[in-house]
Amino acid sequence: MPTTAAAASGGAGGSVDVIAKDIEFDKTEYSTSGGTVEVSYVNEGSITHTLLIEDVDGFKLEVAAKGDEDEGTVDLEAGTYTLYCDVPGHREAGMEATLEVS
Ligand SMILES: [Cu+2]
Repeated sequence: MPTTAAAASGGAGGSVDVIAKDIEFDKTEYSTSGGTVEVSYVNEGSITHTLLIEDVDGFKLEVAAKGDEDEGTVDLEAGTYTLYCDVPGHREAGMEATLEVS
């Protein structure tokens, strides 16, 4: 496939749905297509969880209680990213996952 300029925002881009549980994400690996990515985050646990992407500044979702939902968009180029929850102790306990952007 020839290399072309990345699509302007508003163009290509996928979506990813992440579910938080106590204390893990619903999957260890997520995938989507690059561009402007819509991320939704639902809390099926009972305590506060957050969702950040390592090395991607300015993106953070937070769901405080069971049933809460947050969503946002983030511009991502193709690559492998790490998702994590930054509530103290959660990442260490397993709230970490891979996001493959193609
Ligand atoms: Cu958490």
